[in-house]
Amino acid sequence: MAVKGLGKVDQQYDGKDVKVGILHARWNNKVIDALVAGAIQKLKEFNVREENIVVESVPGAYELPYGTKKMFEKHGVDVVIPIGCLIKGSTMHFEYICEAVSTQLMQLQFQLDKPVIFGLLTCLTEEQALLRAGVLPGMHNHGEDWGACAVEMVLKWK
Ligand code: DLZ
Repeated sequence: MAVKGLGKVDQQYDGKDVKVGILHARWNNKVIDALVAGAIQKLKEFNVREENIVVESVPGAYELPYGTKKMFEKHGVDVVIPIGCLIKGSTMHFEYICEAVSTQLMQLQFQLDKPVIFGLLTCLTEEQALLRAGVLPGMHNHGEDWGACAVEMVLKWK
């Protein structure tokens, strides 16, 4: 059966000189904490040194694009993993924030010529989010994918 998630890595990446910023929102913190832990664990598996992983937070997902830009300026990182979790409510709030944040994160890559990983869960229910953070059994922790993706996106184009 096909397994969703990152396929096998195309080559061995050694992240010993890669500097990574993780910027996480503080909304839905149970999900966020697991995603951040998953990303850090995978970065370490790729040999990224602890002192080269900078973690900062912002209030919510809406703040991620501006904060991501600032992470590059303030910390001189090679890549940023913005991590957020949006859960649909009863108004249009979810749609506006999902659209604005994903568009801005994509554009930032071209403005800054730096990789920005899409670490945003956009879920219809809390259960969907907990599954994708590996908190509930049945799915893997997507933060791990984002950690692997960050190292590859820095080293592949060097
Ligand atoms: C206001 C809001 C709502 C309703 N839902 C979420 C959410 O599910 N996930 C998230 O990260 N942030 C949420 N926020 C907060 C906004 O992202 C933002 O922090 C505030 O509107 C202030 O700009």
